[in-house]
Amino acid sequence: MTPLHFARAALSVLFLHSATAQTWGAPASWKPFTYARPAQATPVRKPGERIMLELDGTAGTLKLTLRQLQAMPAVRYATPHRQLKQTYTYQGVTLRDLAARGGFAGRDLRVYASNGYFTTIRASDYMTDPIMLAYSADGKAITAQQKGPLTVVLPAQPERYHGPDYGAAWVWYVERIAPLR
Ligand SMILES: Nc1nc2c(c(=O)[nH]1)N[C@H]1C(S)=C(S)[C@@H](COP(=O)(O)O)O[C@H]1N2
Ligand SMILES: [Mo]
Repeated sequence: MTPLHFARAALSVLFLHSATAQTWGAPASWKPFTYARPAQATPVRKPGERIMLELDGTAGTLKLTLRQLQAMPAVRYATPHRQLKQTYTYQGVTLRDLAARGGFAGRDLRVYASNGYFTTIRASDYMTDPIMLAYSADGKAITAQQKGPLTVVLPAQPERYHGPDYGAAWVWYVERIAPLR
């Protein structure tokens, strides 16, 4: 191997590592998720920039803009949308990373929508599978017709997540996430 080849190989290993790295000090006991993009520095909210998500953390409420959500580690996968009956490649933040950021990873959580709907998502689900709060579908912002701008998406495991028992977990119009009290 020439020095140049070696440098290239070393760089590609570094890149792969950063693209799949665990984040937010995730304990080694957590099942690794595959990330499409690692965490970025949190951008400062601009004057007038819309708050998209309130995260009721153990140390107060974090108000996050879309850009701040996009700066969190991102997962991306294709899954048929249970209600829309269409498959999209969604990108978003895992509920596990959001819960970890709020200081309540491992506790069941409540997801609240702007139409007054809310439901509980169990820790045993979101801690083991990359259930995500999606902010894009096929690389574009999720429209209201597609149940956006923020919508909960579950992995393409039909037996587990696409049956009637999990219909309630596909929360659209998400605006707040909090640990179950
Ligand atoms: N924001 C919001 N999300 C929601 C609901 C709701 O009423 N509001 N209903 C839930 C339930 S109980 C189910 S079964 C599905 C229903 O989706 P559909 O009405 O498009 O079939 O969405 C889930 N997500
Ligand atoms: Mo439902």
